Parts: sequence; structure tokens; C-alpha cells
Amino acid sequence: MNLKAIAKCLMTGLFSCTLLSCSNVEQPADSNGHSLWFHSLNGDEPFRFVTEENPSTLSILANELSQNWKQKEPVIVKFNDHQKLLANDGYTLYWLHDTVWVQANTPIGALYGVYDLIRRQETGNLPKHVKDMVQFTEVPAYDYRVLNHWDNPNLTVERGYAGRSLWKWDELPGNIRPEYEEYARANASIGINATVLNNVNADPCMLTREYLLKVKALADLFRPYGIHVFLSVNFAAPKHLSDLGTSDPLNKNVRDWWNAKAKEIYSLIPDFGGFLVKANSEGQSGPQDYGRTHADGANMLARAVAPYGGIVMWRAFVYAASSPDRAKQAVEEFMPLDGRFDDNVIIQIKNGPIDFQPREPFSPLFGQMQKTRVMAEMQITQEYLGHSNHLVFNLPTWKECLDADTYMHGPDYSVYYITSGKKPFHELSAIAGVANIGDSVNWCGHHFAQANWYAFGRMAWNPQLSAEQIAEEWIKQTFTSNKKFVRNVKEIMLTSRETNVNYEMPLGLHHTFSGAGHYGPGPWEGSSRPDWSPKYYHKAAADGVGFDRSDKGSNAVEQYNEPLRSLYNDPESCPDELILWFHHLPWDYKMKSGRTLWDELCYKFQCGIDKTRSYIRTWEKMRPYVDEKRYNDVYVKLVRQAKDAIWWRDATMLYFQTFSGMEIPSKYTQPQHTLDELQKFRLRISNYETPALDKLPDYTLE
Ligand code: BDP
Repeated sequence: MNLKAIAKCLMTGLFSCTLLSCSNVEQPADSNGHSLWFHSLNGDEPFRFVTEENPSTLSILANELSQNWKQKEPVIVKFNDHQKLLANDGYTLYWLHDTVWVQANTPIGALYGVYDLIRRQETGNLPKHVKDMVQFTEVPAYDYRVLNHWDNPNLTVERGYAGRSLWKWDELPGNIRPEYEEYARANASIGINATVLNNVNADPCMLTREYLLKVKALADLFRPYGIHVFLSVNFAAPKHLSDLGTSDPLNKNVRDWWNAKAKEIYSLIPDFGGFLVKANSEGQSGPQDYGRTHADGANMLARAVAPYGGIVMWRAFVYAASSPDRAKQAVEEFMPLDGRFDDNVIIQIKNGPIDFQPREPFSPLFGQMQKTRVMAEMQITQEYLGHSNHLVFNLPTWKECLDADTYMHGPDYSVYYITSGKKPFHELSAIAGVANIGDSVNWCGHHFAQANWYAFGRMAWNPQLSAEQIAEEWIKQTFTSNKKFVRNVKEIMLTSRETNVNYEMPLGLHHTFSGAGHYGPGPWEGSSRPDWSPKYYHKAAADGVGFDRSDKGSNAVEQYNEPLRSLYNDPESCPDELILWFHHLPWDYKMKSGRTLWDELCYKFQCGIDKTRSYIRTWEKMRPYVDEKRYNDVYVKLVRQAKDAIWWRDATMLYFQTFSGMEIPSKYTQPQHTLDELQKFRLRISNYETPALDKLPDYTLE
């Protein structure tokens, strides 16, 4: 019965009819969220994997079809080596003579095609009337679509908020948990084809024989799902694991050590992907310890893996304590080395110049390196976005970076264009996401955090898919295709990123986090290292707020190509959402809206607060369509998110008030705690914990 009919029943007094129709809504069975986006296929029933000892990609494919293809048309899989278009894991699906054909060059391409078919079926996107031939061809945008796990051998996960590490190093290689294969299947279903198993702050032990055998066990399991295993390596490994006493990349013995290590790895794992390296950053060792450059270090490792087809992903996340503007450092350190990296080195650059903030401009390094392969690193785990307590669908942040035009040689040089292999020197392309996966039953801590894993994979396959399409696919497969549910939940997801920016750091503010776990606000905090303190970033003072990166300040704008340089340089033309990133402005500065900067900040925070409350109300209406368990899990976290939104506003604006002397307008939610109370509050969590909901400042939601 539709709404109009219900209204008519009410008007004509047929009330019992309405009640009857409501009680007919069947409550879905409880779910713990373990089945991810396969939920619509068989609820929480465990998937039956191929029982053979070493299943091949083709047996996995056949198994998926036999368990999940529910249509009457048969599916035929066809291989055709001559289809150049289909290189790199691509496939074609077509419907002809009441038969569905999956055409690919390789078994893994065909498996991707089968997952696509099943996705179309589950999201209601199969062609309806197949009179003429219908055809879809899909080729991934990036060669390597990589998850970076920041997992440690002691089972903690740096910035991981979903329990402990999925990899039970202490049990491997003997004990193979079912989750390992579930993980591989989930990744394959969204096109992810590479995984870096361990933390970029790498423990040298990962390269010992003992650990390599554990890594091999996982690689063997992942192989038929098309997933290449990589390792993060500690640059000082030769010094730690041998008696060489040095890790100097120009030392012959050190180079021999790495060559021998690569040979050993490839003898165990022939399709090993290569190395990810964090060097000379945040205390990690690197070539600069020996007076050498990033290129010297990267090329040494690249030459060790080159004979086997391996690659090196070398991170550009570098900064020194002494830097007057940390945002400038990657360009300063890497630009002089442009063109000096070997062909199998790719520089891995975080989306923004600082560190995965709710909003940053794209890293200017993308628009500068012209003779070096570059890739983007996104953060899936919500280090700065309320951990696994907040619902934040972060795909819009990543797309904002990929869609940004760098103007490298004039217009139409987006980050996507530059990184996806469109340029001649760029045959090698990759994109990475820092994983949000742990051993918690629902994999990611928050049921909606699964959407970020899903979205990263789908975007890495095709960055041109809209956030709306990806969100909708995920909702339908994870919950239900009920129209009302899809429409409402999609609205929450698609607005959640901007909401998060508004309640945490609007108008280009950044890093106002408390150092304790990067969860709550701490704008008043200082630090032994200035660039680790919020004060360094917001620069709030009597004369105003914001970091002056214009040509009158640190001149970081200079690292952007025109017309961006001029656009960002002038507060009149700088987009509002980045204005305090690039400018230090008086509290009464007149914004484009006509409001003063102070009022605009109050307004933006209030938008964030209001929106988090609206999510609670929307979710309450979704109750009939979602199982009790997931409904409640999400509900309590939405409530906490709304409270945290007020906490963020109170902490930031009450602290800024000590400089501005201005009031929070009475039409807005008024603070419930004093600045003093908030400053006394201490959150004690490590960098691999998310705070318990009842350990956070108390707030009342009216
Ligand atoms: C920062 C994290 C830190 C990581 C570092 C990195 O706070 O834990 O080690 O990035 O990316 O976001 O290396």
C-alpha cells in the first residue's frame, strides 16, 4: 500500500487497514555485517568456497556462478587472446541469443566479469529486454589497485579501528583462517588486485625467512583471486638483519644483500608485487641517513626486483621538524629528483600536501613531477574522520583529488589523467588506499565503513563512476534495494563527507586534532615538534586565524600551476572551502556570503551539527527495512557522532573566542561545556584504538 492509499484509509476511517499494512513489513533477520556487500545474495549464510586444495581462478568463477547466478540465461565464458582492448584484467559482457557471454583474455579478467554480472543482478541493472545484442566492456583505469595495510607483526594496526590485525602472524603459515579467503574474494569482487600486508613503519622482521614463509601462505591463497602481495620494507633492514653495519644504498654489499633478498622472495612467491617504502619520514631510516637521495634508495630496491617484474612504490610523505611550512616539503625534496627514478619506481603521493585531513587541496607534487611515475594514496581508514564511530562516506574526498586539474601543461591535466597512465612515460599506473580492515566481525568497525572499502575498489577500477552510483550499488548489496531505504541512506552517505568537514574543520582549517589518537578536538595543544601541534596549523591569534600560504606568507601557492596559483593567492578568489588553508584572515573579514569570518565559522559548524542530527532522524525512519542488530549498531554511533559534532564546535570556537572576543550567535546551539572543562578532558588512546562511546564528553541532544 502506498502513502496516498494509507492517507485515504485514514481519512475514510479505515485505520485498521493501515495498521495491518504496517505490521506486514517483515523485519529482516539480524546480521553482524560479516557478509559485507554479499549480503543480498545469501544473508549471513557462510559462502561455500571451492573445496579443492588449490582452487584455480576458473573453479572460483564457476563456483560463484553456480551459487549466485539466479537468471535463466546460461553464462558462457570465452577467452580471446587477440582482444588488445581487454588487456589489463578487462572483460566484455554481452547478451546474445538468450545467452550471456563473458569474454576476457585471462581467467582473472573473466572472474571480474562474473562479479560484474552478479553485481548487475543484485542491483537491478541487468539488461531488461535483450532483443539486440547488449554489450559492456570494462577495462580498469589503473594497473595496480592497492590496499595498504598498516598492520604490525604484534597484531596491532596503526590507525586501525576495527580490532586487531586480520593477519594472525603467530598462527601462520600453519593455520589458514577462512577470513583470508573471504578477504581475497571481497577484493576481487571490486577489482582490487594488490595488497601491501604490513605497516609502512615497517618492522625489519618481515623480511626474515620465518616471516616470508607466512607471507607466502597468504600469497598462495590470494593468487587465484588475482591479488599480488607486496611488503613494506624498512630501509635499514640490511643493517638490522645482517652484520653489514650499514644500509647505504651505494654500498655494494648492501645492494647485494637486497638482490639476494629479492631472489629469495621471488623463489617463494613468483608473482610477488614488490616493495612499498617510507623513508626519511617520521623517524624512519632512509638513504638520506647516508647522504644519498630518495632516487638512490628507490633505484637500489627497484633494481633488486626488476628482473622478476617487481615494482617499488616510494612514498613522498616526508617532512622535517624544522620546516616553516610542512605543506611545501614534498615538492622541495622530490622535484630536484624528477627524471632520476628507474622505470619500475612509482612515487606514492598522499592526496593532499599534509596528511589525510577532512579537506585539503590536492598535493601540488602531482602537477610538478613531469618525468617520474606518480600515484595517489588515499586513506580509507578514518584516522581523522571520527574513526569507526562516525559515518563518513569518504569517496567524495578521493574524487575531489583525482578530478582536480593540475594544469601541468595547461587545462585538462587532472590528477586522474596524470596518474592513470595516459602519458607516454607512464605505462605503469597504480592507486593505493590505506585499509580500514581488521579482525572485527564486520571487518571495518562501523557497518558503513565497509562502504569506503567498497568505494575505493570501485573507484580504482573506474574513477569516472559517480559517488552516487557507487553508494547505491553498495546499499543495495549490503542492505536492501527498497527504494525508500536506498534514497534516504544514499542522502546520508553522499552528504556525510561535507558534514564531517563542517563539524570538524570548515573553511580550510586543518589538523586541529588532539594529539591523543587524532580523534577529538585539541586546538589549544602545543607539541615538542611545532608541526605536530594544532597551533602551527590554525595560527589563531588576536589578528585572526588561518595559515598564510600566499606570496606574502610561506608562498606554498607557488607550487601550484597557473591559474591555480593566482586563484589561491588572493583571498577574494580563493574558494571558501580552502580559504584558511591559504590565508590568515581577520575575525571580521567579510566572506563571500556577506557574513564575517567568525560568523561563517559558527554557521558552518552549525550546518555540521544540524546535519548529524538529521541523520539520526532519517535512520529512525529506516528501522522497518534494516535488521535490529545493524539498526542499533548504527544508531548508537550516529548519536555519538552528533554529540561529537557539538564537542568539535565547542572546543574550536570557545578556544578561538579567547582571541576574537566574539560570541556564538544565540540562534545556534549553545555550548554545553566551558573551555576549561574541555581542556581538562583527557582521552587516553594509542594510535591503534578508537575511543569507547561512553568515555567521551557528555552532551545532550535536544
Ligand atoms: C599519519 C599517521 C601515521 C602514519 C603516517 C604515514 O598519523 O600513523 O605512520 O601518516 O602515512 O597519517 O606514514
